[in-house]
Amino acid sequence: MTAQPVILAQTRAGVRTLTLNRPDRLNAANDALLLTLTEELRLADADPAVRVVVITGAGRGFCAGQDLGDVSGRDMTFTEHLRATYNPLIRAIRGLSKPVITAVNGVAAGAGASLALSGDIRLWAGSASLIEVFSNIALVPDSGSTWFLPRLVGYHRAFELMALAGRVGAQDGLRLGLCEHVYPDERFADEVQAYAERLAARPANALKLTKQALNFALTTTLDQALDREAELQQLAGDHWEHEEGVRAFKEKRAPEFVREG
Ligand code: T3D
Repeated sequence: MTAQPVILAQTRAGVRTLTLNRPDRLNAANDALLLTLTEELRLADADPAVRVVVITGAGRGFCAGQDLGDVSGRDMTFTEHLRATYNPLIRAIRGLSKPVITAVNGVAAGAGASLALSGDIRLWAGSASLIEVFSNIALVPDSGSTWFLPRLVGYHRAFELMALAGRVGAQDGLRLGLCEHVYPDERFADEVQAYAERLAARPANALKLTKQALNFALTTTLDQALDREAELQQLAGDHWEHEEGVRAFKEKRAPEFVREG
């Protein structure tokens, strides 16, 4: 019998969808899944036909974090493992030159919660939930959760969610700012594709630079952010997209930001 691929990949209308595919384990991450996903992100970044990347899960889970069946007998320390697998993955998402949507179709737990939070846009199904489950197995949050969560909900809520490993359902996730939109389960895949196609029609160069500017500004002073904005604005202003946007405005038509080749 042939083994199922741990990541399914398909491109439609400029949207590359990468699906975590270990549904019987709620897409818990083994090394093959983590390394393949990171490599798929590198390929998507290099592919001019891809304008937006979606990461989602097969079956009823998004990602249940580290596969706990895959840990015993591992010949790496925790630190080595995180540096070799999860950290490059989260860096690949945040550093990708294209928008990444994490489409959270079900439970996101542990490093799966970090993955869910790492997207530029986070879309949740009605049955999605997020659990900072690490303390249940007496570990600390990793894969970026300690960076993402307090920035979204503040230190105290983040600490409580991490200490008690409470489950945040979709409506609370929306209220707390853990996602941008919640869609009913039965329409989720279609809504995600439609949203991604809207994003794919936006000016790719400007969005790439916007992502760079925001990620830079999150860890710097206002002075430094102002300087970086001025530099990046030059790159945006010199690009054909800007000329097209201004021309379309003057001609009272919609701008066309997708060009072949
Ligand atoms: O480098 C390092 O190793 C450190 C990195 C750590 C990163 C981390 O992510 S640590 C956190 C690891 N994850 C967990 O501790 C989560 C464990 N899972 C759960 O707590 C629950 O499964 C959920 C709350 C996520 C969902 O609960 P529920 O009731 O909806 O589903 P379930 O019945 O527990 O799970 C369904 C199946 O998936 C089940 O298998 P079975 O009994 O049907 O054969 C379950 O064992 C399996 N599964 C779920 N999570 C994992 C898993 N198998 C392996 N690893 C998992 N993480």
